[in-house]
Amino acid sequence: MKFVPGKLCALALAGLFMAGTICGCSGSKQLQDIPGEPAVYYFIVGNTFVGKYEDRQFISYNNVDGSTNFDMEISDLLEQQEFRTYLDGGIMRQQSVMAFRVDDNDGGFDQDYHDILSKYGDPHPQDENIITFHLPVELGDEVEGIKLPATGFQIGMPTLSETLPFAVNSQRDPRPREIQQTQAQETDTAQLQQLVQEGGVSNAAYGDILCYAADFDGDGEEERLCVSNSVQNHAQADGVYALAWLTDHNGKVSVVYSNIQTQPDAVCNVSYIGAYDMDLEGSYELALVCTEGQTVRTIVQSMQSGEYVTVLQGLH
Ligand SMILES: [Ca+2]
Ligand SMILES: [Ca+2]
Repeated sequence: MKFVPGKLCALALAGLFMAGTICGCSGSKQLQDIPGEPAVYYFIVGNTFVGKYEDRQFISYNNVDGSTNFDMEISDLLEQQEFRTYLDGGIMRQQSVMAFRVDDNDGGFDQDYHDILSKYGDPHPQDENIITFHLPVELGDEVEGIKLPATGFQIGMPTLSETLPFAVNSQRDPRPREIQQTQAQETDTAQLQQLVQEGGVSNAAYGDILCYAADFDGDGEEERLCVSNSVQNHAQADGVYALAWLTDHNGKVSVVYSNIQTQPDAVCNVSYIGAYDMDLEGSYELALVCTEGQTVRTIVQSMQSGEYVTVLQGLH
């Protein structure tokens, strides 16, 4: 078993955790008014650490302008009591095992740290390059200054699966009150075609539209989130697209993510991971995985002043 960072890797979480219960979100805007709640929230999507929420601000692990900001220390995560992991926006699991890959390919830990970190964890039974830790880990001074790797770590014991979990070190439930996958409507198809044509592609090979219905912004009315990617390498196409957009109950469209390329062989894709109220202010941030040429990123989009902006991002 190997981690496959840098690709749409499969992860999952077998064993060593307990099934949790589903609890309601209080809707409070105060993050620290539950005893035992952490002052800083850390977010992990798949095996990507995307960042934290501290002093009411999202802080991205990889800066949103594309430059890297690998300035977090491994102790920030290993000293946490536990993470709660949400799969497909549904099941919640409490996780107290964190695994790190220590070979230095594809952004994992430098081998130099292997001996130090091995003192605090156990080797993975099937791969000596993976160290597993049982949270919280009491770390010595020698660990100080060891930065998190770009990729190559995850919550839970790594096994292969198609599921990408979302994890946070909080007891609060960040899920929408209700979210349902739903059929695309004719209006969704028309909106997609309009957005693609406005992007300069007149003859796209339109792929399926996946739609999700929920009250994403917490105003009591239902919105629809739609996600669609063009069929790649289609002979007649004059471009490709990857789009995610939200339509409110009045038909108003807000683009969540858009990548429209006028070269038919360009590579772009977007997939939806889940919607979570990560800052607990009532509206839902949207976690996406985006392929842009050779780069695959996990991003979190948040509605701010009526527009979706990237608030967190990490290499996937
Ligand atoms: Ca709403
Ligand atoms: Ca929110």
